[in-house]
Amino acid sequence: MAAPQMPTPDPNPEIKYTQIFINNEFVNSVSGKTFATINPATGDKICDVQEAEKADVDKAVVAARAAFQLGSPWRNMDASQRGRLLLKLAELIERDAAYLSSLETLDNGKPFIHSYFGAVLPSVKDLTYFAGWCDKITGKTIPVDGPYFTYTRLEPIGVCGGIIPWNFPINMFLSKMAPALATGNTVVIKPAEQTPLTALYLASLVKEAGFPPGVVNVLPGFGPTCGAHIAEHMDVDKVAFTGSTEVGKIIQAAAGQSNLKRVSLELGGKSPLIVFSDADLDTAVEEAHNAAFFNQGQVCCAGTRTFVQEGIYDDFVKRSVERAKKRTIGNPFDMRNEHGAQVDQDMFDKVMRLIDTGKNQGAKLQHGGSRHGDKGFFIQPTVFSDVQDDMTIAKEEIFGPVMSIFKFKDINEVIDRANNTTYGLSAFVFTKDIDKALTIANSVQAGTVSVNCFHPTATQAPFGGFKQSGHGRELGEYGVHEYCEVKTVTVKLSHKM
Ligand code: TXE
Repeated sequence: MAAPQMPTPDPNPEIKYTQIFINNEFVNSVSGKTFATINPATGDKICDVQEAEKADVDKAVVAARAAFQLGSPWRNMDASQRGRLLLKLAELIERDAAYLSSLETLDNGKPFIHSYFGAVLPSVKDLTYFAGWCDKITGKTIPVDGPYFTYTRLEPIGVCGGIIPWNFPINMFLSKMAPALATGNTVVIKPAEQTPLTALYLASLVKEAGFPPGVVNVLPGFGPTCGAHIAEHMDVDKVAFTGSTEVGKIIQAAAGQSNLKRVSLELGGKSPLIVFSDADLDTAVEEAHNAAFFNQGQVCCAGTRTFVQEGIYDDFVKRSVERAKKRTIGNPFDMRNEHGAQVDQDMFDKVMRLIDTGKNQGAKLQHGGSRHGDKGFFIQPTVFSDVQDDMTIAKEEIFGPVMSIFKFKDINEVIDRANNTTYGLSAFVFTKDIDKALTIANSVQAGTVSVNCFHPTATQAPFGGFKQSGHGRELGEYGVHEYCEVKTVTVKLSHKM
């Protein structure tokens, strides 16, 4: 297949939708409140957006529940037709790829090339993949004892809440929505307050594609008000959350204290990236660089603890610094830049604070460590060597462009140190020795392991965490099952057959 043509970015995309989306209509908030969304590359306000709170969540849940009633157009629709609607949505996203990529870059601060190749095009794939599942979600026949015929049905759960972060606004929106709709659920999704704009535009495409009213509802708003009410709502049947471990715990508690809604959590990480001395060094340096700096380091599965074997340590540090110096940073609409801005002032401040902690606790600052430019939320790609396991930057999720390089001697030591974290999202290993690679793959406590690459996610493969990185899986067949209830049906027969 020919590679898609890179579209031209529009640094001033028209802002078409700023209201709450309920029942296929854009409406103002019940309270009349709005909030500002900011351009991270400049710090300037882009526009005001209607702020959804408790009363708006209630309205959206009523709409989603009505759309889910037995006999509704959505419940009566053939599964194959649901697939066609998802495919239609994919086509519309492809049609508007240049606009959506521009809007994502404006609201999030990531380079346009990443919005296009890393958000919009993969989302078309996600939708196409889940569209294919719609009429292939099958149960089993089960040979139970006695004169019975027993089978299972996989049924939709009901009204599914989605609470998503700002680091991959389009991907997160669709990776919650697509499997939920493929399996026949309805959704109420809250985008992050930092990045509401692409979710609202996608909502308009949902309507254009022909989904019945109430199937998809989008509520821009804040976590403690709008998000919390989704998590505690007695008429929401499941909540899927991506964000901090701290808020993941709040969501799980709210589900427990309300109606025991199903919960899937995709939370933070502190993923080890292990480079053995026999690795192809060029590949390891480049992939470790990407694992630390892709998306300005705002990646839950980033490789944030770079363990390098002692024989190649100095060389690896030197080459990593050379690579970081070459990283092009600045205006995200300039196609030459591979590095954009952090999402907002809070995240900028958090990352700068942690960089200072690294300096103060004795890690060796090899490159970066300061703000880039004098406006917006840009931070220089930062490389620390001589990082020790008990330093704050070794333990806390920084969520910014910081590479921390540790030294190790042997495989058993590095396995222990890699697992010495409360997180368990991803791990990466670089070696030419298959035995070492598989020993690491089998020993690390992580939901995904990549060998000789930085490749933690694919539409077709499950993604999720061990330990406090969450539970449940997104994407792939496992991701489909997160949105289904299993029903067992037993029929008495006149005699055993
Ligand atoms: O996350 P929050 P923040 C990590 C990363 C980052 C830190 C804080 O380390 O530095 O979390 O980021 C909604 N009830 N990750 O503050 O608060 C909120 O509105 C219900 C990892 O942005 O977890 C947003 O929609 N919802 C991560 C979403 O939760 C609540 C991605 C995420 O926000 C809520 C982002 C509440 N009480 C941050 N409070 C990943 N795993 O990819 C907030 N929210």
